[in-house]
Amino acid sequence: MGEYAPPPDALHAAGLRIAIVAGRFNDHVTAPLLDGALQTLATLGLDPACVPVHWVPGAFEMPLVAQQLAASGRVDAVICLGAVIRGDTAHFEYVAGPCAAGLAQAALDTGIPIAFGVLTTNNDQQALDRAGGGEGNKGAEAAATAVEMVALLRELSGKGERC
Ligand code: INI
Repeated sequence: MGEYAPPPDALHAAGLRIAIVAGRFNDHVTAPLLDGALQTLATLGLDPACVPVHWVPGAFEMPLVAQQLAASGRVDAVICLGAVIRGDTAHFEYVAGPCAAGLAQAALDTGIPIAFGVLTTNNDQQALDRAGGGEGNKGAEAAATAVEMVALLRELSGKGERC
């Protein structure tokens, strides 16, 4: 049985090669997600000036760009930031589902962590709440996740399993 291990409280991002993919759609939400991500990376020791931000039209376009970055050999992790907000039609499902599935597939195909900082909400307020409002900032969380995953994968590649 594995022991429960809380996330490390001493994450370090100095020297990591991290790229961000951000959606322009709903940029009143994705801009504060980006601020949160960059602030967190700075707190963890990575100069935001060293973090390229690639803007894409919307969440649907993210998997291709994230996959290309992850396969390039030039990044240790990719952080994806987007906001898919439910409207009156079924469009939400056709954007959010493929975005999530495509990013998960890109991470599995390349072995590079791709953090899912893509909000999928029922309305604008829920999205704003999670982009620095009352419910925290999911961009900041995605940034910390990316850094933690790089450390975890490095640890896994350097260690054998016990017993
Ligand atoms: N893209 C988003 O990032 N969020 C949305 O809420 C959204 N909605 O609702 O339509 C959205 N659509 C655009 C989509 O991501 C593509 O850019 C577009 O379909 C062109 O491929």
